[in-house]
Amino acid sequence: MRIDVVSIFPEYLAPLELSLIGKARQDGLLDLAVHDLRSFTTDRHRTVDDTPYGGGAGMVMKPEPWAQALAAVAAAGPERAEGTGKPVLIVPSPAGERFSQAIAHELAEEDQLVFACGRYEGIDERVLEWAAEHFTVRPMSLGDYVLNGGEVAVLAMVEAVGRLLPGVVGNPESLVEESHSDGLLEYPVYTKPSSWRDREVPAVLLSGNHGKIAQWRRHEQYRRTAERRPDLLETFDAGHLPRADRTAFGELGYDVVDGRLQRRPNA
Ligand code: 6GU
Repeated sequence: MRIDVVSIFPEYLAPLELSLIGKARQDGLLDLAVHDLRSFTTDRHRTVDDTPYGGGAGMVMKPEPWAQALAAVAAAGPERAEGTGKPVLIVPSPAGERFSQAIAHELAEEDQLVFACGRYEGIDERVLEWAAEHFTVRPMSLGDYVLNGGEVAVLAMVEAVGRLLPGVVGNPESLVEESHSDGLLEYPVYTKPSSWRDREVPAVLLSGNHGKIAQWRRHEQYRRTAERRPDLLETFDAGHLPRADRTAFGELGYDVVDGRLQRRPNA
């Protein structure tokens, strides 16, 4: 996969040289380039922003440097046959669609991702309209809070996508048993010593009974998800649960109705 990131703070993206993603780049699994938006300006002051039409606080990013930068990174991308897919342009913004593990999986199938890091109050909207001719444009938000710019969000999204690329995570099994891979939060984990500061590891994990361990872990996932992220249970497929799992949900205050979990009134 090819990834291009355009930012006025390319140094912000330095962590992409570290750890799993840095290794993936070294191993040639990921071709990632960071570009300084200012290098696509033509004025002496390398201006990237200006005051907003209509008034209001803050500054808006000017369209022309962005058009130059995006045209350059699209041209540097992988060869495509005429009329086949476009690169995906991801625009980090608190006003975007919510990024998720499902979207990370979608993006991991693409041949080129371009991230356009806005700062200030954002990028002139006409850039996104123009870019739609050359890219599939996807404004993306990490969640309902405000960052000063897209760079930190890009670090998160590149890591979430990069670790799904073939060969990046050494043991692909670890991608299966993790939070959100099955729409639930992950179960709690423990390591040695089995007794630590008067706290014991749950006995079932020392039992060697793999069936019991799997069931305990599943029930812990249900308990945690009900407590921390009950919204995830609204879409959980409860249609084919073993009796013990229905009972576990029953104890958490949920009934199974038509294959869906339903919070019992006054539970
Ligand atoms: Cl993707 N960008 C910015 N600037 N702020 C955010 C965000 C993204 N997601 C949440 N807040």
